[in-house]
This record gives sequence, structure tokens and C-alpha cells, in this order.
Amino acid sequence: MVTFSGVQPSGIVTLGNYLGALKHFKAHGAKEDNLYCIVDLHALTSTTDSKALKAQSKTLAAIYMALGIHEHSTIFIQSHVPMHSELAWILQCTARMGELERMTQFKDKSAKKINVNTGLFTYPTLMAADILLYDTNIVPVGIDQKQHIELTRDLAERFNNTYREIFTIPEPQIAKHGAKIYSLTEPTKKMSKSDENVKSFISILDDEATIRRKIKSATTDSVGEINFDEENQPGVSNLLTIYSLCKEISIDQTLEHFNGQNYGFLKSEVAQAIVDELTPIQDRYNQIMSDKDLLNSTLKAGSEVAGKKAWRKMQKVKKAVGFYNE
Ligand code: AQP
Repeated sequence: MVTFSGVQPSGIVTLGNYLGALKHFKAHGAKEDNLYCIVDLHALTSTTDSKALKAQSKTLAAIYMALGIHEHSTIFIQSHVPMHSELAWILQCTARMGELERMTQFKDKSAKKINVNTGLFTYPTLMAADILLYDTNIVPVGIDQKQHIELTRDLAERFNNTYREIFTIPEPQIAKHGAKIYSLTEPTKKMSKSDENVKSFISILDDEATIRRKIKSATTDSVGEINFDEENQPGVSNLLTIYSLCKEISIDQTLEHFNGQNYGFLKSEVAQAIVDELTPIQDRYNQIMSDKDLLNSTLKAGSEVAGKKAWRKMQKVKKAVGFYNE
């Protein structure tokens, strides 16, 4: 069983990234078969700030390590394994324009930009390459990535039918509950790390006072009753989801806890639950950031493992498409 997933170093990891994806970056067997990547090539679709990209890549690697992911899995930086870009090109030649035009993430992100780079458009083919290079079976992701995984499956099947059986068809692994954490300020919108309004998200590295302040100012409603009703009370429901995931209890147990209480109590309890969840991660993060050698050697070892696998796969792909190499 092979597992692959990644996060873009396009900002500081949010509570949404953590609860929707990173918390599910588990091992399903040998360390070499669980690959968790810092997808810096993807981040180029949204930034030209080289200093920030470099710093955020290091930060994200340290966050993976603070979560202990390197202990059971291989962690590496995408640009350290050039075969990702190589396979992405081949998959761009497999994908259809219409398929990529239908991707909702492209539509949403391009609508917000004046200059849309072609990387943003072809992003799903790079993501497909990330996954297919490793014969991945399981891809733990948030619900927003479901469409990209479906495209990955279609591209793999098309390639296999056109040439020969080269790629494994992956399955998304999406949490039944909490696969989408919403913005604190606009609770019908996804919480995103690149949101310009810093009050809309909790960063995994926010300090206690910031967490309390952001939760205190989170949008609720005028109903005045604590119900889990995503349609009519999205802000309150989002806070209940966050609480239940941090406490690892069900929504019913969460509702029982808040029975008869007011929004002030809800917010202070949610803030405390987040602080309790993030403080130990932040402590480990600070230790790792002060041990540059450990961080760099872990990433180097990870890219060696991933690089060997990716190289072997690319030999098969190149042969299948007919690249001459006698
Ligand atoms: N709000 C969210 N709730 C649950 N899961 C989420 N994910 C992202 N936001 C939420 C999941 O986090 C993983 C990594 O995401 P990504 O870095 O590849 O890019 P993204 O999905 O575009 O996430 P962001 O935070 O919104 O980044 P930006 O702002 O740069 O676009 C994925 O598994 C994703 O599903």
C-alpha cells in the first residue's frame, strides 16, 4: 500500500490544512511507501516571492517533522526530485483542455487574479504526476482536492489504455467529517493559507493570544442558539467542527457539551481546544527549527528515497511513450 500527499508552501499552514489533511498523514506500512511532500513547484503558481517560498518550504518541512511524520514516512521537497516536472509534461500531453478548464479550483483561483499564469491552469497535471510517480494507492486530502484526484485517475487510465499498464489508479482518502474547514470571517468560504485577511484563518503557528483573538472575532449569526446547521448557521457549525476535531469527539458529543450555552462560551472553549492541540506541535516545531542539520539531513534522505522510486518509474514511462534511448 503506497500513500502520497502534499501541501504547498504558499503560506503558513492553516488549521484547515492541518485538520483536513496533515492530521491524516499516517503510515500504512514501510517508511518508503508513505510519501509526504512539500510541493514547492505548485506554490510557484501563486508566488514570485523567492525569499518567502524558501522560508515557507523550510517552515513546512519543520511542521511535518513537528507532527512526527518523518518518523513513519518519507518526507521530501518536490523540486528535489526533477521527475515530477518531467512526468507532468507527459501528462499535460495526455490531458484535454476541456478537462482542465472544468477544474473548479482553477476557476476560483483564476477569477481572483489579474495575471493568470499557465502553471495555475496545468497544476492538476503536476499533481497527477506527483501521485502517479509512486504507484500511489491512497491520497489523503481535503474535499477541495477530490476533483483533482478524479482527473488523476482519468489521466492514468487514459495513459494505460493508450500505451500500456504503467500507472496504478489511486483512491482519495477524504475524512467523513471536517474535510473542509471554513473561513472564520466568511464561513461559507474555505479557510485558505493565502487568504489576504489574516483574521480568516488560524495558522498552525499562531500564538495563544492570536488564536483567542481570531476565534473571538469569528463570524457567527443572530440565532443565538448553538446548533449544528451548516446551511443556516455556518459560522457556529464551523466552530463546532473545529472543536470536535481538536477534541477527537463526535458532533453529537460536542453538541451535548455546549447544550444551553451561549456563543461567548462556545468561542472560549473552541479557542482553548485549539491552543491545547497546537501548543505541543509548536514546541516541537521550535526545537526542530533550531536543529538545521536534522531538518536538512531528513529532507536529503527523503529525496533520495523518492528520487530512486521516481527514476525507476520514469524509465518505464519513457519506454512506453517511445523515447529513443538505445
Ligand atoms: N480549509 C480546508 N479544510 C480542509 N482541508 C483543507 N485543505 C486545504 N484547505 C483546507 C487541504 O490541505 C491540503 C494541502 O492544501 P494545498 O496546500 O495543496 O492547497 P490548497 O488546497 O489550495 O490549500 P490552501 O490552504 O487553500 O492553499 P492556497 O491558499 O495556497 O490555495 C490539501 O489536501 C487540501 O485539500
